[in-house]
Amino acid sequence: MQVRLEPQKNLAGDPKQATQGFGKVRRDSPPPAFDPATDVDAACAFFETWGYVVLKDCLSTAELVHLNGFYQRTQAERPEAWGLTDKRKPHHRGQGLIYSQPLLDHPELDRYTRHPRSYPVVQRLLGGEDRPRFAEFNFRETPQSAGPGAMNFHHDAVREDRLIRTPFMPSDWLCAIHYLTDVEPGAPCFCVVPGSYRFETLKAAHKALGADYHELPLYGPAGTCVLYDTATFHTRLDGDGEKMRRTWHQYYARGGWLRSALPTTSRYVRAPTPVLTDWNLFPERLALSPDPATRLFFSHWNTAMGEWAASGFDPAVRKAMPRGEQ
Ligand SMILES: O=C(O)CCC(=O)C(=O)O
Ligand SMILES: [Fe+2]
Repeated sequence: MQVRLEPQKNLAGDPKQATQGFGKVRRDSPPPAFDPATDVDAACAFFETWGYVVLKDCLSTAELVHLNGFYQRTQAERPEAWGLTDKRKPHHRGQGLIYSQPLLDHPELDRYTRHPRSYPVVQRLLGGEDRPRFAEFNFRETPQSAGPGAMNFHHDAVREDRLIRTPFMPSDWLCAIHYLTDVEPGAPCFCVVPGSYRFETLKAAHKALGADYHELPLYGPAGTCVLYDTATFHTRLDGDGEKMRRTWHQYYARGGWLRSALPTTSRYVRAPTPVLTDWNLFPERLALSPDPATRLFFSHWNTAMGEWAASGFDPAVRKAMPRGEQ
């Protein structure tokens, strides 16, 4: 089945200049890619300045074979989960293909949720070893010949206090995108506006950053991981409309209470980050794990999850939920 992207209108940027953003794509100065095992301090410092960081060699060849094999197997066995049938759901349309909740039925993926290469950086950026909380885990594919999608530049979930709190860090949410195929020029590419995490709109970032404003595609071989603050403006920059790309997207939230300050008061406390989505479910083996650290990691339940747990993880309750099975 040939899947094609449905192109968006450029509302965030200037449609007279480009189909995405302001057409200020900088291709001549790629950012550094840090080795998280040896460069964690430099990687975190880079993130704190720019709102994103590239980590290199985050998946081994065996892991890439395993995950690409997972795509192949599940696309054949459960095409409806990926949006590979004519019953494509709204969440499939902007992404090409997406398998929204693979953890529910695949314990072989559990070991990726706190991956030894990227997770230590996630821990640091969220304020400490016991601070990251699981939010969401999904697999996506822009298929071959999917055409342009012209995804708007946007931020993902944000908290209002990001605009004024002191200090800004730690982040509320982080997203880790791991490339599962090589992302070279011509392929769809994750693209950020460096330093844009404290603006409400792309237009405001464009105006305030002035000559520093640019759109930076983050190319990298399979196994590269991009960590970004969900407040940083970003998009999937179109390639030639022919080349495909596979990506694993995982979101982390910040747990615990944290002393902070606002311009109006020094007695301000940041609550644990709220839930990212109202539909995401965690499997029983993780949400009710006998291991306290795992239970804490999977403790940010939304109301759908609360109801599913109350039902004793009834498959019929799950099936009735919007992305319960797909
Ligand atoms: O796939 C990408 O490169 C970016 C996707 C994205 O930003 C989103 O779906 O919110
Ligand atoms: Fe996004």
